[in-house]
Amino acid sequence: MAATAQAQPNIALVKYWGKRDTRLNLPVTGSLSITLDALWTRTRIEFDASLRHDELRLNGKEDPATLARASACLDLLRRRAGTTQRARIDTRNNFPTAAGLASSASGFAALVVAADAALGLTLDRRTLSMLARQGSGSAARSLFGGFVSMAAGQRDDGADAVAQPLLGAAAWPLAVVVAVTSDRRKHVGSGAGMERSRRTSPFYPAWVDSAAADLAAAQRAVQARDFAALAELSEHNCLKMHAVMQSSRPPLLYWNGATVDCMQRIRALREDAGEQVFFTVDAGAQVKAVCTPDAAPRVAAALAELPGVAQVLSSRLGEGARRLDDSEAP
Ligand code: 2P0
Repeated sequence: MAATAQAQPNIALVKYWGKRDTRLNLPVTGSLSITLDALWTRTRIEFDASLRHDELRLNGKEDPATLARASACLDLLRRRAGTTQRARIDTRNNFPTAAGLASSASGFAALVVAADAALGLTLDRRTLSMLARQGSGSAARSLFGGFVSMAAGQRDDGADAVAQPLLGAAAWPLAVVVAVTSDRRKHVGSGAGMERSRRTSPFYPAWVDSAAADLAAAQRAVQARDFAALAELSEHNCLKMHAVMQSSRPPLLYWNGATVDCMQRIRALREDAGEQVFFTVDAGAQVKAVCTPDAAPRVAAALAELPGVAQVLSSRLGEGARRLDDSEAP
């Protein structure tokens, strides 16, 4: 009744920002992401009949807020397995948690894969994606590697709000350089932020109305390996999401000065130096530069020298969530 799994975060190029159902975490719009390989969450889970409550340690420390969300997600798998046994969860991230680096995506993807194995359920990927989504919307995408597309779905039960692979990591090898400008936890979490935007941003309806066209254009750009088209579309979609965030009341301003400097630098690298690179920014202050692998060292060096950039992480695209041997437990 124990298993270990690993999942990597994913970075959305067409963003998810808004829910049509907050209980089941059903997105209003579809999204498109790339799964990383160098950043990871590793999770070991052990079901134990002697436990009265679930226990969770994140990077070696108890974390009540994460425990509550993990328990709720585990209940979905326990119900399918016909057990009420509690579990001991050990989970570790090799990158900053809850700072806009999609730790909830890798976290819930690793959790469902580990729990599925520990409970002997052997659920299919689509079902695991649906269960991970109920933990965190973006986690549905980390079940798959490379380029991934996530459907908004239409059903009230969310059975069709799942991710699916679009193009494998090896089919279009890109790199991602992450400029870490803050390792503080975000002041407003994504779930609360999305609801605030839905209720108060005058731009929210336009965001929702334009999402399907952005998603279709991004899917075409990925299928055609058209870097310039994907760059233009991704930066547009990212800045449009931040316009929705910033026009919410009270405003959601996830950027700091270094975030803006990184975005400007990346644009200059592309427009003046001819590098194949574009930026995207999520609900945090970090900037992700998506580029060709040959450009990655130059992009990393250019971002590392900016004041306020504390750390630069480089990654290629990676595989979806998977079970690990127990000897690799965190
Ligand atoms: C994304 N984000 O598509 C967008 C862009 C943040 C900005 O998915 O409430 O942590 O758990 O479903 O998955 C972050 O949202 O939110 C996110 P919940 P989640 O990557």
